[in-house]
Formats: sequence, structure tokens, C-alpha cells
Amino acid sequence: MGSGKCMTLLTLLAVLGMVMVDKVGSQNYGDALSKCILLFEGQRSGKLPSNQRMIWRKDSALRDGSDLGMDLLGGYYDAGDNVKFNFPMAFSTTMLAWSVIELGQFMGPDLQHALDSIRWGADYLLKSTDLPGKVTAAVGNPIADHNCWERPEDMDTPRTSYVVNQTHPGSEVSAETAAAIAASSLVFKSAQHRYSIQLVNRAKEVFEFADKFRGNYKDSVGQGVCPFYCDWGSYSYMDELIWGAAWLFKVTKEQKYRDYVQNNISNLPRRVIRLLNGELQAAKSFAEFGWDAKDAGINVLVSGLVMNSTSAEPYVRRQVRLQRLA
Ligand SMILES: *[C@@H]1O[C@H](CO)[C@@H](O)[C@H](O)[C@H]1NC(C)=O
Ligand SMILES: *[C@@H]1O[C@H](CO)[C@@H](O)[C@H](O)[C@H]1NC(C)=O
Ligand SMILES: CC(=O)N[C@H]1CO[C@H](CO)[C@@H](O)[C@@H]1O
Repeated sequence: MGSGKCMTLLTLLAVLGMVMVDKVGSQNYGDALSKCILLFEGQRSGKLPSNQRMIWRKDSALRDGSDLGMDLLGGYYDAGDNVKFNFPMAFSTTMLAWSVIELGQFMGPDLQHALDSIRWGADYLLKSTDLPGKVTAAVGNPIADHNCWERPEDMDTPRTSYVVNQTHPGSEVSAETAAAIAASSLVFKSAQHRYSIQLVNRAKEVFEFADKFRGNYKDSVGQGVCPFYCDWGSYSYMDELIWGAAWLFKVTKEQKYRDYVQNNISNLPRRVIRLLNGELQAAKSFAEFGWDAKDAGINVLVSGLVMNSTSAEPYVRRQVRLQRLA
């Protein structure tokens, strides 16, 4: 693929961008939220269903996973690129599921589309964890992919599969995948009971793998995910493990998951480390919530679970230094 085609696309987008800036004036948040859910259909990878609303999108990446003898069709492309990064994809699925659990009753006709989006993510995450002791971390060589901007229907860059396992673990991607699958099981609990049970059972297995074989996936699959979606820092996966346990407690009510949250929450690193302008920088994580920092999300989720309990509260605490007054 020559750079000429890429340049033309960029120019076209720049022009479109200028036209659009002109139109931003009305503030129809309902419409914006509907389009946020529609966006997930535009990002779909694999074989598209007949009720696909963005009809200019076609089937793509139909051999994903074949390099490892796996079926990894489906899921979502990351952003403007055609890589499937499982870590942020799982986090998006968790958040879609949490939104439907809390606010689905207010979503009107978009509820069904939101459910379809969760199912599209959950189905792929089930495939990603189909082999015991392995969790898919990404599909598509990111360097080759980022070097040329092609539409997924035409792409000819290597669709390498990156997988973590027992000797090359990845607790952040595995625990977030467990969280996403657990949260999705709650969404489908009454309408699709058997699917929901399948999801709960898988979430438990994946969480156990994440906890038992600890490590950062950047040390296992390296350039398959880094520097794009690395979770930097030592024990940077601890927040995903606690977040995963909190979701499993919400879904199963099993005491061992609550104990896990309670016993491990004080071990959370209090800083997130990021790559900013080519340099690693530390920031406080207490009030943050995003794909690589779960602290504030853990507190909101856990507060709903322990509201009426009298035992010690399993919250992430702001770091307070006690000083002895002279
Ligand atoms: C885990 O993955 C690594 C690297 O991909 C591979 O070399 C190793 O053999 C795998 N281990 C197991 C137990 O599958
Ligand atoms: C806490 O107690 C209130 C009042 O009895 C109840 O409505 C609410 O559902 C309880 N919350 C939880 C998380 O158990
Ligand atoms: C690292 C760590 O402290 N892990 C502990 C988390 O909590 C469980 C009990 O719920 C312990 O078994 C782990 O050792």
C-alpha cells in the first residue's frame, strides 16, 4: 500500500473536520449518546450481522486467530486503527455493561443496541479465553498496522495473535477480561440465562488465572501491546485484580471475592505511571478512572456492595501521612 492513498484519506478527513466544527452549536446530548452506542457498530471486526446499521462496513479480519489455531473472529477495532487490543476493549465492555445495569431502564430504543454491543464484546472475550490457561491480549501487529491507514476490509498487514499464558502472564488484561465477562453475565441474567451462566463460569476461571499467574503483560507480549496500551509500573495490575474480584462479588455474592477485595486493597500502588511525550511520568491514581487506573471505579462499585454492612470498609484510601506533632 503506497503512502499516496494514506495522504488522500488524511486530506479528506481534515476537510470533513473543518466542515464539522462549523456545525457544533446545538447541544443534543441524547443524540450524542445514541451515536456513542452506534460507534461500536462502526468498530466491529469479523463477520457482520444482517441488522448492522452502518452498512458501509463489511466483513473483515475473517482469519484472525488462525496463526494459533484459534477462532478470534469478532470484537472491536481499537480506534482509527485495525488492531484489536483486548485490554481497553474489555474495559469498554465492562463499562457498557455497568451502564446498562445502572441506567438501562432509561435508554429507550437504544437499550437493545447497547445490549447488542455488550454481546459483541462478550462473545469475542469468550473466544479470547476459550483455551484454559491462555488469554488473548491483542490481534494485529500494531507497528505494521499503524504504518499505514487502511480500511479493515482491505488490510494486508500481519494479523499476529498475542496471547498471555502461565509462563508469560498478563494479570491486567486477564483480570479486566474477567471483569467484563462477569459484568456482561449480570446484563443477560434474566433474558439469556444459559449464556449468563456460561459467562459467570468463564469469569471465575479467568480471574483465577489472572491471580495465580501474576505479571505485567508488557513483559510477556511486549510490542504486541506496548507502548500503546501498557499498564506501566510494578504491581500495576493490582487494581484490575481488585476490580475483577469486586465484579465477581457483585455477580456471585461469594464471600471469597469480598475477602479478596478487603485483604488486597491496601496493597494498591498509589500512583499510575504513563508514557507522556516519550517519558514515563507518575500521577496520583486515587480519583482516577480509566482503562489503566481503576481506583475510583472500585470505590463506586464497592460502595454499592457494602452500603449496609458494619464490617470494615474495603475502600481505596487516599494516602494520608500521619505526622507526630512536636
Ligand atoms: C507461553 O507463551 C510463550 C510466548 O508466547 C511461549 O514461548 C511459551 O511456550 C508459552 N507457554 C505455555 C505453557 O504455553
Ligand atoms: C441497604 O438497605 C436499604 C434499606 O433497607 C435497602 O433499600 C438497600 O437495598 C440496601 N443496599 C444493599 C446494597 O444491600
Ligand atoms: C498479594 C496479596 O496480598 N494477595 C492476597 C489477596 O487476598 C487473598 C485472600 O482473600 C490472599 O490469599 C492473597 O494472598
